Amino acid sequence: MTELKNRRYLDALLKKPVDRTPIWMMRQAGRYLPEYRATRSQAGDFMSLCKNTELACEVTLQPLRRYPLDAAILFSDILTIPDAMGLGLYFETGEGPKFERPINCHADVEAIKVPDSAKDLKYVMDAVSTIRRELKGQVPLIGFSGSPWTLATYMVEGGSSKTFAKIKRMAFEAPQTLHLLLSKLAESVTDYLNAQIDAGAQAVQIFDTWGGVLTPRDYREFSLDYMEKIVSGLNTNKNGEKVPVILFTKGGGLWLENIAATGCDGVGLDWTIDIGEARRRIGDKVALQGNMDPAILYAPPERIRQEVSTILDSYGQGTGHVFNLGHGITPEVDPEHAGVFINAVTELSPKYHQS
Ligand code: 1CP
Repeated sequence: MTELKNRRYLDALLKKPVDRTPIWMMRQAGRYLPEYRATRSQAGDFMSLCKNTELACEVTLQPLRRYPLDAAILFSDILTIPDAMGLGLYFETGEGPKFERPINCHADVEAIKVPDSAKDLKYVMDAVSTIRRELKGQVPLIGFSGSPWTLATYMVEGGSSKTFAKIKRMAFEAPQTLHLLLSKLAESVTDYLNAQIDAGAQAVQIFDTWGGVLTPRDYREFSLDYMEKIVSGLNTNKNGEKVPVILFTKGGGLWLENIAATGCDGVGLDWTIDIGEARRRIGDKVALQGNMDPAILYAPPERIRQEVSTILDSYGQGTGHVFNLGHGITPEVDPEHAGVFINAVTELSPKYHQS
């Protein structure tokens, strides 16, 4: 394999010195980019884009052609696992993801098979190895999965939800059914991420987008315990190189100590916590990733630069910070504003790394 030319992202996660703060953006390949929209319409629909190796590789590389980003993220989706479990994923225009056969009862959960990722999700592994080859060592490639809890919300609700009525009812009425589902998902996610590491992913991130809707006790029982199990089951040593693991729980700011204690290398932060406070609480254990409010990208360039400067200042001197948004970039953002944000990080951060 080609040698990596830019290691900033990996080094910051492993708390090695860097010359400036590395940056990537959640959903950096996405609808805010006209070139993404063009490739997606060429593919036909979203899942066809994920399943087309060449086009999935193309959209992964598009943001790197525009901006000096320090990492690429596999173009795929978290819902590939439930799709491989046979739930029948589809996307209705403007309506988000839906399942033809959602999970309703214990028998549905018992019928589910844990996918063999190398075989049943081969299209994802093909995308990983193709992207790795096409990156030519420019920057590292991040693989990812949803957390068991977050995947379960979509599988039980049948799609996106605002109230989480069905899955919370299941948690209270039939906790053993939900635990069986979460166990199968934890096993699936472990295998899926290990297969991505085998195929060439150089770091992996677990998205727990909906962990924050739980009470502290339920978060521990239904989300964090399963993520911890996954972290301990990952093969994070690849040819002598450490593959860092990042956990991102949206709305998880109150539980940082518990998240950091799972054995992960990095904790992703949303924008509702001050990064300096997060560093004081867990910065001796893990690296931090985040955490600009994505809505700041609607603001004028000067305001964007000011926010970047505030966050860099709050984190303070030294390594262990990967700059990111606190959640995904939205389709309404002007690509030029994304550029202002990324350039602000590259221009303003070197002074925090002079020893
Ligand atoms: O219309 C389109 O083109 C589809 C929009 C889209 C995109 C660009 C979806 C559908 N998924 C993706 C790609 C995607 N999804 C990536 C690619 C890599 C990147 O550039 O970051 C990643 C990492 C995801 C992960 C994902 N999918 C999450 C977790 C992260 C997060 O944003 O919280 C979730 C919750 C999903 C489900 C999903 N898939 C797509 C949508 C619109 C959604 C969210 C639905 C909802 O809000 O409930």
